[in-house]
Amino acid sequence: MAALALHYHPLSSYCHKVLIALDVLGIEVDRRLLDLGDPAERAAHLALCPTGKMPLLVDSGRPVPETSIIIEHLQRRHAGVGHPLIPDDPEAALDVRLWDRLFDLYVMTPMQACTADLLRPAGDRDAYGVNLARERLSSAYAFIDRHLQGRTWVSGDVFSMADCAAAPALFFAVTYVPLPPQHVNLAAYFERLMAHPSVARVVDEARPWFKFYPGRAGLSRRFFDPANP
Ligand SMILES: N[C@@H](CCC(=O)N[C@@H](CS)C(=O)NCC(=O)O)C(=O)O
Repeated sequence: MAALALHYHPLSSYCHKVLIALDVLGIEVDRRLLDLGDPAERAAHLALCPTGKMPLLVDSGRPVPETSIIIEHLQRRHAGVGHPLIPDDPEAALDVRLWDRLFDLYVMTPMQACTADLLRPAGDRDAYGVNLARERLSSAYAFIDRHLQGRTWVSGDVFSMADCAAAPALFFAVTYVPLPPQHVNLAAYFERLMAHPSVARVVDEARPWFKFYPGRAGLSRRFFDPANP
């Protein structure tokens, strides 16, 4: 059994969060593509991970769920050649964890609600829920834009776990609610994220799968085909 295995799907935003972290930390894992649409794979996954969510890290047979925990676990136990994603200083670490939570809860969650709605049968669509999710994304964009004034990365001076959460959350969220032009700090941050080598690598790897993304109508052409944006 490989020491470190990541059960993942190349189109999953939370999997991107961990893939970016692995790249920054310089840690190799054995990647196991997970198809939760397959009943047998779903049942096997549920046996390992009671929430049924992905990604799941398996470390020498021990399942480690939840992206923020996975990233902390990787940094503590397997620190590679890369730079740390959670600082040693307790106050600075708390701020990274705060912004990691804010992106997961206030950007990823409403973004996922928009995707989930697109996967429903036409008669079961929830226009009220989708409008609410869009409003939540707009509110989140506003507070993140204010916070980013004068900053390069979202917490502290270096790329952290919070930026790992931010990159896929914003990447997919903007396909449902584009960044409003007045949020110049957020727009510049988005470009910095997309240009970060670890983020760019994960987006490159996911490119062949974008044609299956339910929100692909809102995905900028430059991500489908960077040579012909
Ligand atoms: N809080 C979890 C969220 C993970 C999550 O929502 N994963 C999605 C994929 S992006 C998933 O597993 N969806 C499949 C499902 O809900 O059946 C984490 O941080 O790991």
